Amino acid sequence: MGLYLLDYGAGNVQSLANSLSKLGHPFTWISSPDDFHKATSLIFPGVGAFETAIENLTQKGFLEPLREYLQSGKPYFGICIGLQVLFQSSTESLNVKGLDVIPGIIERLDDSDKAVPHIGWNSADLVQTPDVEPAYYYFVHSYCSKYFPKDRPDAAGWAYTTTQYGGEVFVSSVRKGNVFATQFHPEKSGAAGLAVLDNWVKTPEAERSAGVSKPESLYSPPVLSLKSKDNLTKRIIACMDVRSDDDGNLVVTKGDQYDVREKVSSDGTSMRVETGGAVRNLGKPVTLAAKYYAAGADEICLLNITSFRQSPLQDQPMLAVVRAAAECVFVPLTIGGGIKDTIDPDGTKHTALEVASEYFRAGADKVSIGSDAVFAAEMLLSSGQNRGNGTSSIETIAHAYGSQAVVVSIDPRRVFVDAATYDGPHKDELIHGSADSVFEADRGKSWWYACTVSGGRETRSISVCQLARAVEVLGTGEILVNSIDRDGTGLGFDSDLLRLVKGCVKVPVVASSGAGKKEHFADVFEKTGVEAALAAGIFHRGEVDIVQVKEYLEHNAVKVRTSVA
Ligand code: 1PR
Repeated sequence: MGLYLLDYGAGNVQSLANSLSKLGHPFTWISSPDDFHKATSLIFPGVGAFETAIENLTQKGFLEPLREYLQSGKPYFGICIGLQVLFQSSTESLNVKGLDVIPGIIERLDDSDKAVPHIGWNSADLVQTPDVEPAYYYFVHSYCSKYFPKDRPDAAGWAYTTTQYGGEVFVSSVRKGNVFATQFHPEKSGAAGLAVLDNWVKTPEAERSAGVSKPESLYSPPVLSLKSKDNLTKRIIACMDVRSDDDGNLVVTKGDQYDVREKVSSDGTSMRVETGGAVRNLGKPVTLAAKYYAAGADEICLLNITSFRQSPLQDQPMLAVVRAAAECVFVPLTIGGGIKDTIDPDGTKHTALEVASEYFRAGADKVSIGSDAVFAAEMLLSSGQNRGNGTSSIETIAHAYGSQAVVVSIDPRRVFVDAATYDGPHKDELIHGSADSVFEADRGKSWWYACTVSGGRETRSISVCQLARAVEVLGTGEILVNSIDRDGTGLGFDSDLLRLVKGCVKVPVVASSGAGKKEHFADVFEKTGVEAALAAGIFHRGEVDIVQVKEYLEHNAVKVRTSVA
């Protein structure tokens, strides 16, 4: 079979390639307009902006051959942008025309009642089988085809599944003749997503063309109703802080308040002198990533925590780790550390976009930006403007790969002040420690949260709220909120901090630092409304596993993805 993949030049297509390889389906990349004639099956994956996708297809001379391919009746599978380009146009860029295979307009999700982008695992409802447990798939998008069956009776002819997010129902997959396309990412949706891909590739081409349906497969004819309900689940993310140990091996380590070295006593007494210990080694990054994927982690995060010392492009072992992890992890993979403009020792310059692109090519789905996001936010604030100048790492990467591919990771630290006399710039953000604070040192105190850079080594004067608002303006798709005060303490997430950030932005917020028991996860979702919770130490040390966390959450009426098989 001539299975071809269309890479329009942005977006992480490596994930799809890895998924097809895992399933044992050989494929060829479309590399010239002629390849469209050779293809007998075509998959078009993609993330990013509608305009960028159409522009890139045009520049590569692919747009017309793609149109002809679609008209030829040969089977087509579009993913995310590969679905959206099938429509007439998108409100994302009204002057850009889509392929017009499907009538209708792609529109932005309404953010008045929910975080946008819609990121996470949600159900795609094949409503003709209402008694069947819905399967969960990974979505990451801000635009969609909204589903209004009364206004659009023709939608029954092509809308195949619907999904509800907040108060809105949108079309999460379409099927029209030879065309099948999903708004979700099957290549990032674990076993359920791999099954969708596998079914499609294995179904004989004649059946996938011309709309012949196979009732027991994913291609059953749609019977739509508005029985959808918002099934977006809270995500549980396993995070690995990666660095070289003293012998130069890359290991997963874990700090206490960002100190990753074992504490040693200088004289063998109980006095702890916090120097000289070895880097804590909690395992191998790829082995742990595979283990967490199998246990049902909704996402995996790898942070290169000493990348500020070296250009990531020269850090071949880390790139090799990302490549190997991407081959065995079929949920989203975020890579952080050193995403910034860099200069190699020989003077070669690399932009942050080049660094990120290298990680995307290695198989990352998102990059996480720490220190550089702080500098970009500071520049935006000092410019007095309410939009960036397009040059920051956040903007350049979001422009090329879409904002959903950019996570800003904040490393805040508490700065204590005397509330009675404090008249500084952050007085509206002061938190007053309650008498029963889990941190004894906080009780009766007041503080604001300062951002830090270089893994907490330098504290800046910009506050966590200033940063969160600025990076949202610059185009981040998500904000990961660590806490230096809580990291590795096991005392629970910092709800004050998370509520503060959640109240500042519309993009999804990920809670991090401090998880010590399964109850902490239920607590953070209930108290702060964050979309996801990340933990490291308890998973690495095997104190609680992901299955137990999810069972506990489900028991406490928090929606989670439990079926991973
Ligand atoms: O600044 O863009 O190069 O990114 C550096 C990245 O590395 C940042 O995301 C920063 O948070 C991270 N980082 C730097 N130094 C450390 C360190 O620990 N010495 N790790 C570090 C940050 C925080 C989380 C941790 C959670 C959960 N670690 O990654 O996984 O706190 O831990 P827990 O569940 O055990 O409490 P740049």
